Amino acid sequence: MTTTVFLDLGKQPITNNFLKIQNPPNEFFYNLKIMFNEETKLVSLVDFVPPEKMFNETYAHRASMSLTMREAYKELSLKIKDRFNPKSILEIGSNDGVFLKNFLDIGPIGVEPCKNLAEITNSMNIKTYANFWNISLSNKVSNDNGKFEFIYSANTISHIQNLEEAISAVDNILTDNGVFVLEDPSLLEVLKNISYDQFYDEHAYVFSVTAINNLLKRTELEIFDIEKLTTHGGSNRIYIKKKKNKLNTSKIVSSTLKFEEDFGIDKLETYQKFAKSVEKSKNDLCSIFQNLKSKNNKIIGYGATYKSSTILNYCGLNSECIEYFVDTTKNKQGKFTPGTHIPIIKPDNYLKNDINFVFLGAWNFKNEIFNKEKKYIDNGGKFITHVPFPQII
Ligand code: DWN
Repeated sequence: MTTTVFLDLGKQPITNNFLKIQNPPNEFFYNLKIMFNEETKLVSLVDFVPPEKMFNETYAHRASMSLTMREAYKELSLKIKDRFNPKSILEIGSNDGVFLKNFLDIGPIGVEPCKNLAEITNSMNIKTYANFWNISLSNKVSNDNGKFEFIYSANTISHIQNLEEAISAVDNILTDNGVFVLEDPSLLEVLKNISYDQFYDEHAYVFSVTAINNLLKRTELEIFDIEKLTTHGGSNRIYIKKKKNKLNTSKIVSSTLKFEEDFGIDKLETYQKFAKSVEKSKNDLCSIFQNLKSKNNKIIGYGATYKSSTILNYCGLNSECIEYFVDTTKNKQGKFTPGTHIPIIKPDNYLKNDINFVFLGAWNFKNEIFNKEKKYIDNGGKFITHVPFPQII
């Protein structure tokens, strides 16, 4: 047996299933279990949820909803123009165009299976294919537009269950001198920060650089550079090229692989230890909530993230624990969190002072939120977070 299940996060709903009514009949649940493959070093969900159930015309997440991400994508686009100056660009998982809108001068192409999002980008002059990324789509896109000098995919390749096909489809449509950039949450950061909420239906995989490197060994592609990012709680931006492309390979590639090896990313014991820390994190977070609720504190949530769905459902935090969530995403407002049925409302300009504690669902945007809510904090308002360990801040 090369794969071992190391974590069971229990019954979980579809994270995109923001509910129109609080207690709907027949809500869909599946078992969220995570496994480690000792041969490939890949960490993945045991049971995949059918993609059509997750990525469809009701998709709520809008990547442009945070200033942090708008600025990060703007900065990245300048860097790409400066370093590679591509004449053609494709984004796999183009969401609402927050990245590609910086390349309107070269006729960017998007791929986005969520039709409501593809409609937005098509109306922004970004030709978008509202389909799932696979070999057959890559053939169609290349027949229509030719091959691409630059392919970017952030927070998407980890969502594609048929990983080998997704990578072959990229290889198929990349020019010989082209660059493919894959950006996804870092498994190392998940392990270090006990941020087990990176495991949910959409994240079929959480990648280490080691696992991506192993995967590419079986293809015509290889890693030549890596950037470590703070976005989404710690991500890797992995630069990939064809093996025959003579671009220099940065020393950061071998040093990152060595660092991950020293951390034990290739050892089952690391994951078994992580699973124990996850259980402790759950118990400690539940104790914080029990204690605060027993003193009748008013607790709300900030950012009804997909990630937080794992925490809420695993820890059993429902509307008795968290009165409501505030979230800037229009598609979530007036709805209820999946599985735990907590109302989601449009935020006022600032948090009111009758709120005693705020659970940080969007902990990955802590700095942006703390800047915005300075007045609440200065007046003694407190936040609850579970990363890197449950605490009140
Ligand atoms: O990979 C994925 C990531 C990139 O986006 C997807 N599978 C789904 C989604 O996951 P998420 O919901 O965990 O992502 P975010 O970007 O952490 O979500 C932040 C949420 O918080 C958004 O709904 C917007 C909201 N927010 C807010 O209400 N006020 C965010 C900020 C910064 C704020 O000030």
